[in-house]
Amino acid sequence: MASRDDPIFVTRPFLPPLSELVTYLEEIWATRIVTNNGPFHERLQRELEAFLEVPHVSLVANGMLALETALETASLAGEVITTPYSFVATSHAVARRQLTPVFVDIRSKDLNIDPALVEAAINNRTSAIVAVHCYGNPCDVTALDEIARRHGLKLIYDAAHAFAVRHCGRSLVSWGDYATLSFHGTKMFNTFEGGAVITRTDRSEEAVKLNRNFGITSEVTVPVIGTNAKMSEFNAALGLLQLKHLDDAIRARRMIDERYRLAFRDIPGIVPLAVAETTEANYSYFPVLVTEEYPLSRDELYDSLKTDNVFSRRYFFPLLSHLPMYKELPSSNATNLPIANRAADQILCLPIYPDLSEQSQFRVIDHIRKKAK
Ligand code: T4K
Repeated sequence: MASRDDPIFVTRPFLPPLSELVTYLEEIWATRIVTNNGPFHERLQRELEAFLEVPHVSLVANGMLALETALETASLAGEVITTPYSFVATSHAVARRQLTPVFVDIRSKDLNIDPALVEAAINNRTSAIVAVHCYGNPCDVTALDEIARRHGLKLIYDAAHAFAVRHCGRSLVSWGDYATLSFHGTKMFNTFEGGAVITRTDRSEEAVKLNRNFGITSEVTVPVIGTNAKMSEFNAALGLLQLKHLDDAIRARRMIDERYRLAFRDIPGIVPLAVAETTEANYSYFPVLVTEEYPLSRDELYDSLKTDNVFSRRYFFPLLSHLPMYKELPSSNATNLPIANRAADQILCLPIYPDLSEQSQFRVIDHIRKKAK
C-alpha cells in the first residue's frame, strides 16, 4: 500500500510476474544460447511483426542504436530535416552519422514537425526527414509521405513513443521507409533496454541485420563496417512476456489518462495535449501545457510538485536547438522555432504508469488543484 509521502515518479517500468520470467531463464540456462539471434530473439521478432502488422522487425539493443542503424542503412549524406522537440537521441543519431540536423518548427496541436515547414526547408543537400511521433501522437504521416516521395527523400520515423499506437485503423509504425522503436525501461513496452528497426523491404531488413552485427555475413566475410547493436536473449524473453501483458497495461494507463482529463477540465491553465479521434493511443505519457491562466509557471509547478515528492518531467526541455552542439546551427535560431520554444517552456509530463494507484494519482491532481486556487 502506497504511503502518503512515497515518491511518485513520472514513470515506473511495468514488470511481468517474476515466476514467468524464471521459466524463460531456465530455458536459456538449458540451451546456453544467450545472444546472436537465439530462439527468444527470433520469436520476439516474429511476434512483433504480427502484433505491429509490419513485414520486417529487426531487434536492436536500444532506441538510439535503432535510429543510428536506420540512418546508416538509408545511406544518407548532407542535411536531415528534423524536429527540435524531442529527446536528445533523435538529433544525436543524426549528428553521429556525420549528417547535419536542420530544425524546423512543430505544430501547436500535437507538437509534431510541421510538414509545410519541412517542405520549405528542403534544398539540394537534403537527404532525409527524421520525424518523431511525440508522446505517441501521430505526425501528419500522409503529408510527410507525399513530400518525401515528391522530393526523393528518405522518411524515417523515430517512433520511440509510439509502440502499439494505431492511426486511421493502421499500425502507426507501418508508415515511413523506416520506423524505430525504443524498449527502454521507461517505455510502455520495455525489455529493460532494447529497441527495433522496422523496414519496408527485404533489402533494407537485410542491411539493418548486417549493420547491427558488425557487418559480418560469415566467419570469413565482413563486407561493411557495422556496429554491435544486437539484443540479448534475456531482453528478448522479457519482451515476449511484456507482450502477453500489454492489453492490461494499456487498459490501466487509459484509466489514469481519463482521470487526469476529467480532473483538469475545471483547472484553467492546465491543458492536456489532445489526442486525435483517428488515433488509438498507447497512453505512454501524460503531457500538459501549463499556460498563463495557471497561477504558477511550469517551472514553479514542477518545483512545487517536488516538495510533495512528485517527480514530473519536462519532456522536452531544453529544446535540442538549445544544446551546445546544435545552438550555432542557423536553423536553431529561436525566431525559426517559435512554437517549439513556447511548448518547451510550458510542457510538463505527469506520472502515468500501470501501477500508479488512484490514491497516488489524486495526490498529484490535488496538489495541482490546490495551487490553482
Ligand atoms: N527517441 C525518443 C523520442 C526518445 O524519447 C528516446 C528515449 C529515444 C529515441 C532513445 O531510446 P533509448 O536509446 O533510450 O532506448 C528517459 C529514458 O532514458 C529515455 O529512454 C527516453 N527516451 C526519455 C524520454 O526518458 P530520462 O533521463 O528522463 O530517464 P530517467 O532515468 O530519469 O527515468 C525517468 C523516471 O523513470 C525516473 O525518475 C524513475 C523511473 N525509472 C527509470 C528507470 C531508468 C524507474 O522507475 N526505473 C528505471 O529503471 O530519460
